[in-house]
Amino acid sequence: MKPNVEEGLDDWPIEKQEWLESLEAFQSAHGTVRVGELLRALQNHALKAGVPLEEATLNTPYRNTIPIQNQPAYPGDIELEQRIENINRWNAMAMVLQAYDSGSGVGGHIATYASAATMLEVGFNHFFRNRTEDYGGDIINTQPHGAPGVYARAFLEGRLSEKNLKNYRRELAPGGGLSSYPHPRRMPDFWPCPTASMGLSTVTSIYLARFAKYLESRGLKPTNGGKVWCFIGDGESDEPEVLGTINIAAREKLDNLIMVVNCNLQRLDGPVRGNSKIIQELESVFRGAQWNVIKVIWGSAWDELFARDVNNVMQRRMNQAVDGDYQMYSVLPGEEVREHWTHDNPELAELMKTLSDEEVRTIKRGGHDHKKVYAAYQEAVATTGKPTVILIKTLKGYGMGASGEGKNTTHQKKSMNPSERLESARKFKIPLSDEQIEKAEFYKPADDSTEIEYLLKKREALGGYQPHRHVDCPSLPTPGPAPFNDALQGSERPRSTTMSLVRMITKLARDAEIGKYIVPIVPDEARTFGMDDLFRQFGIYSPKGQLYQPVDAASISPYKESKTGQILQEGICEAGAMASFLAAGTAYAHFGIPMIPIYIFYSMFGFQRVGDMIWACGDAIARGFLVGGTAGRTTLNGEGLQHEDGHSHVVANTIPNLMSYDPAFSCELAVIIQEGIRRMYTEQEDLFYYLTVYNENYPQPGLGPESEEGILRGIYLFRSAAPSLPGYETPQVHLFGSGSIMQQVLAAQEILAEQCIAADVYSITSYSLLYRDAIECEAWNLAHPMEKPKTPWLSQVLENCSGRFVAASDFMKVLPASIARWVPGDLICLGTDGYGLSESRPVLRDHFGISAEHIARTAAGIAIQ
Ligand SMILES: Cc1ncc(C[n+]2csc(CCOP(=O)(O)OP(=O)(O)O)c2C)c(N)n1
Ligand SMILES: [Mg+2]
Repeated sequence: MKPNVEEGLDDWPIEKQEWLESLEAFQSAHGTVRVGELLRALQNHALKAGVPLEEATLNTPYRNTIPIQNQPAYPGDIELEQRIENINRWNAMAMVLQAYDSGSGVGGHIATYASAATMLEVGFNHFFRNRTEDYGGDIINTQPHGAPGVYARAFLEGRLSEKNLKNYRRELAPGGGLSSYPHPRRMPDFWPCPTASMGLSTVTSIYLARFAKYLESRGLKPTNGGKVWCFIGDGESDEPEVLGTINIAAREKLDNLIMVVNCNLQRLDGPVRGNSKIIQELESVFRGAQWNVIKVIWGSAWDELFARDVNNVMQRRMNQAVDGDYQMYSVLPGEEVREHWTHDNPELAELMKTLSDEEVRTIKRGGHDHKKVYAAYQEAVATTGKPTVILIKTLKGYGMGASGEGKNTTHQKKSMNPSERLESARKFKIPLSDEQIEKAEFYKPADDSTEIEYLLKKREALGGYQPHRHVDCPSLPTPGPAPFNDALQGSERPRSTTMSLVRMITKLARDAEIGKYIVPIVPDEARTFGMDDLFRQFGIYSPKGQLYQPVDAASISPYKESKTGQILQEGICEAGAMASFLAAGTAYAHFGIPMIPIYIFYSMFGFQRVGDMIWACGDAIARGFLVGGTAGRTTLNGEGLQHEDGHSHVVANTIPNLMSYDPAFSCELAVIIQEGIRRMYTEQEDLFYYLTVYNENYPQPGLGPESEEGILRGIYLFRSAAPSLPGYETPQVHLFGSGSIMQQVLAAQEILAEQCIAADVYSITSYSLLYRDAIECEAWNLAHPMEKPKTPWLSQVLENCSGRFVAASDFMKVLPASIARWVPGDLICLGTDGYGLSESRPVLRDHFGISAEHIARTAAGIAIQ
């Protein structure tokens, strides 16, 4: 047998023994801390001598991290908890089976919860605490496909009705249904965060934990604890967002974060790591990232075997077997497992002799053992100075019997035949008749049963039900005009909308009433947007403060880090920055604090790069402002194909409660931001905003009379045709402009005037809002044929117009084209379809056909037709 790196030296037992004994003697004489120092010194010495040690230092043997002697006494009634868990297992299964039997085709999953039930139940009975007077409250994010089990528990608790369970995955059914997975948008009192897009719950949880520390550091939240628990699958850990964001958790010492990886060794198609061991792989990665790693591998029945395994024969075999083997053992009869396990190893065969074949087959993995899970959680909640990850070994489909346990197909198993149903229900001791079991009926013990009383008492002691999302947040006053005055007044001096935005953020962050709630977020781009002066004024949040003198300390805007810093500087991590936006944007729900995130980023690296996180923000009912800077495929000149964004507004349009705007002028931006704060923070409306800002400088007009409503609803008349032109009162040509391209449209208006063509110019601040409004009016009118029809805002504004229309945008043509049906005449759309390229602004605008000359030519052409 190959010597393994984790135990090692088995061919030199005497020398190994001597070293171990002297280490023990040193430990009794000097204590564990000094042993650590000694080992570190030894390691450094060995490394200096050219000995490679990486594997040995990052992995521990394939056994439980917490030795039996450190295992705390279990504070509950395990037998009773097991009974409750079995009922949940049955009801979770029944929910999916009923959905299947109904023929509705809505599906569901059984195997995930089957493997996760114990780890969730131990948490529900002993750990997951709610927000109370003196405790910040835990946030529980569970695996999406285990949702039926979480619903099953809520059913026993009386939070959900039998009708709800029957309507699992039937959200439109009368009486209300349950969403497939955790979706706060669909069940806002229940699920805290969306988790169904795998990988995102990890980054969400990490940044939520970090944001809780930020709030405490800034004195906005009392330092009264609260953990974020994040449960994910082992297959899920392959998502780059998972391992890609764990560094920050250790760097910022997030001891308020506990990740639990359900290592059932399988994903959807088959083994996660057939040829190696996922638990060992994750252990080394998390330990390398400085996390506290706790492995829960074996159940209590193994303890006695380990105690007798003085020569490490069993441990060596365990270290050597790969996950593919372990998965196979879960489906083989006991005698075959024994044969394979002890093959050619008489010492191991001897050790295992105390177990019958049936015991060999059914001996538990740690994740199905309450005591082992409890010990791990207990250590995790007590750990300070680091985040903890608990790697728990389980069996996928545990309790589903031969048809499901450990099978590669188990993830997708949605139905069970009558005998499989009976087998499971009888194993779970569900007191229903055969007929009821075949129909997969739900089972709930009476309200005064020991099970229900026990579970309610436990939850009461922990502060209420979990998972839980509870909104209790004060409203903020809408700021007056002061922060917006500069922009509202306009300026002759050329200025970009980005510059104006930065001024507004600065003033808003200084506002006496709402200033402290503003959270500027940047992913290493503050200088790009001219925001570097904010560093000095508001500081960059760092839990360590600033341990060094910045290189630019003597300059007028030095790089300033501070424990109370307001800015979140995320470095080059758009996923992390979005997770911070989500954390800040949902702080009203998780912490009862109305934080106002303003996340400014390269617009190309927003929707396209982290679009799924933005979708998750919609699901999480986040509030705040996303700002796509350096917007526009031709306005951001020179940067080329992977920088020039001409489509983020098209994607933004797909997010139903996102208010997206492409303002041409600073005054429009000011009106939109002020209204955004009013709607999201004064009225607490369920919205968030996407604004694009540009880096082109031009004179900024002041706010025109009666233009606010149009700015907010998407269109207003910005400049009429000159009265000196023939037909100026009813021009036959109408130009639409937005963003930076409005400058080209205004210039085109003048070119046309030189040709005696009267054209008026409309500023379109939001195609997507115009489109949505028109669609909504149309749907309402169809549904209410007898009532006075509603008229879309676009039709109202263009009521007296006729002739032809030309829209020019720095975004794709499809954006203006979306409103064509409600424009009272032909609409020609000019835009930036295709890839961007590196060129100067005028050449780019010529190339895409959105220059003033091109717009004028197009308009003149159609004017003559
Ligand atoms: C981003 C994303 N990709 C794919 C899926 C589809 N999917 C759902 S569950 C699953 C397998 C999950 O395996 P694992 O994480 O190991 O969880 P288990 O069910 O084994 O506990 C897959 C591929 C998804 N929900 N999200
Ligand atoms: Mg898995």
